[in-house]
Amino acid sequence: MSFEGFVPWPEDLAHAYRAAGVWPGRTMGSYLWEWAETRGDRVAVVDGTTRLTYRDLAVRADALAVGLAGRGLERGDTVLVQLPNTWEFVVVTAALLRLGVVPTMMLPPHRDHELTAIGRHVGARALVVPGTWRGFDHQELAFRVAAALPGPAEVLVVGDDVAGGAVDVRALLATDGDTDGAVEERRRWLDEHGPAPSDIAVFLLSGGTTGVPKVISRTHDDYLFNIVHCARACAFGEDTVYLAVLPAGHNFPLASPGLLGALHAGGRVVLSASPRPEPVFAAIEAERVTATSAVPAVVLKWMDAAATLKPDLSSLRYLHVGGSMLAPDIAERMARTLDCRLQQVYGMAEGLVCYTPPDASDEVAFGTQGPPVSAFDELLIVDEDGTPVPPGGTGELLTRGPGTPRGYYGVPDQNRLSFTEDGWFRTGDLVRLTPEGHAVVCGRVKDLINRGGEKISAGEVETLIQELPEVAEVAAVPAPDPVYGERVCVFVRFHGGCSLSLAEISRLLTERGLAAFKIPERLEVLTALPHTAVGKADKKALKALLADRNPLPR
Ligand code: J2J
Repeated sequence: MSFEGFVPWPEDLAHAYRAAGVWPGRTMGSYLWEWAETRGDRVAVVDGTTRLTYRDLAVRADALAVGLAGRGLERGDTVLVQLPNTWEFVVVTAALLRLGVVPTMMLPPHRDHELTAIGRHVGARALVVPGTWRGFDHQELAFRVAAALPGPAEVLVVGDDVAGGAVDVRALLATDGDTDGAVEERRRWLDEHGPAPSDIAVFLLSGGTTGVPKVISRTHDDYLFNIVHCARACAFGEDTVYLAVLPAGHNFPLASPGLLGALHAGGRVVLSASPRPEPVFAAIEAERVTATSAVPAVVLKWMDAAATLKPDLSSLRYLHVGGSMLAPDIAERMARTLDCRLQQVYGMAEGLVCYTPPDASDEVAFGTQGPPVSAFDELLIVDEDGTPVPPGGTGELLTRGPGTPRGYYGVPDQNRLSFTEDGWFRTGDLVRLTPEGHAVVCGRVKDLINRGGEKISAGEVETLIQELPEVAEVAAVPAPDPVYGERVCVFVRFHGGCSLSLAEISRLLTERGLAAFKIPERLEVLTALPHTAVGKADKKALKALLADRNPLPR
């Protein structure tokens, strides 16, 4: 494998995990044909009127994998994947896993800023994008980004209007008329040329606390561990019909247990291209969906809409809610309104996932985020000095285990801050543990804004605003919001005689290619920012100031 920034698992530990069967010692792609053989005719993936059986999935994934190999992609390469929730997302991901080409999971709202920074960081060899999506030309974006990357990068398009110079993904994965012999030959070739379990399977993005991209390398070993244990914690089985509504490149709908967990359990995955209530309710009704997952902000919208749309949600047994804070009374209201079992989840792309059990008491289901999905996960709560707090106390959660990698990709300096010497990951979350070992998230110490589950690095926004010539100093903080939980607020001190409005800042950041969800939604102008003893903007004081000021009209 050619990923120089990869922090490998300690060898003795990897050996022990494999010997004990904690890690299955397989690659994710190795399951495709096993599934095709045991459940070949059952429907695996549904996207509108498109239905793929488990066999279709294997055949198409292999066709695409071999097609991509023909374009020069090989094991140990990586590509940026920026696709909406469509059946092609699943086939592309499966193809890349088979080939050992690592999908770097981007999100549809990402623009030049994110794609270029991450593409450079991981050394992307290609981008997979939709043609035009929601009125935005991703193909053009991909060409711009490809030109800005140091090495040659192909543009692979899933769409109708594939431009000259781009590769038509739908043509590569078409299998009409292929003989059994051709299918068999591709399968054998991929079995021989595919990745090893210890290889990186996917790159996920971290919410991050700095301007530096933080990319999480998940190996087949540790990601499979996560998928299998989450699927168990959610009682996934062959009767599971899972609806993916959040952008599938997020760890939560992808693998916790998400769509990969549903496939692993032998269930069916239904894709919704939008989290809006109408298409979600329609998909639940049409496909008799049994489980779905969402962030609180999205579920709140479903609750409101359910009152007027009165959807038939009788098939929905489990609703996984997590990604941002959820108050117990709202959790309870969610379960009652949507008439299903609520499973709270506290998870992170860095690894650890906690779930309240499907049959939890109301007290646990509504008031906690549950225990870790596996007994191998270790949790430690520490105070500001790193000293463990007494049982029941609140502090920063450190975690370690077979599903939590030992370092971010390619940022050794950051890793010395984010991980302890003995492998504990500092989550940056303030957590307390109940006597039963259930996590209760109480806040965080990391410097990010959680806008309805989308994590925004304060540092990333600040760096871009600081570059504006009018700006002398800037600090980004979360502004409380009834729906999103938080929105980005920036405190700015302008140079003498200069000023910018919120709309102007928004336009300038959009021009610089920042994703729309990161653009500040509130501006507070100060003649002097408060500072801490070490000279940084005092965000505690700024948050307090914000609480005292009336929200500006939006
Ligand atoms: C408060 N904060 C939470 C919760 C995550 C499952 C579910 C979510 C994610 C996710 C995920 C929270 N209450 N219930 O990857 O597999 C905040 C914490 C955490 C950060 C991780 C999954 N659940 N959070 O949200 O990598 O601050 O993963 O550290 O996007 O979200 O963000 P992310």
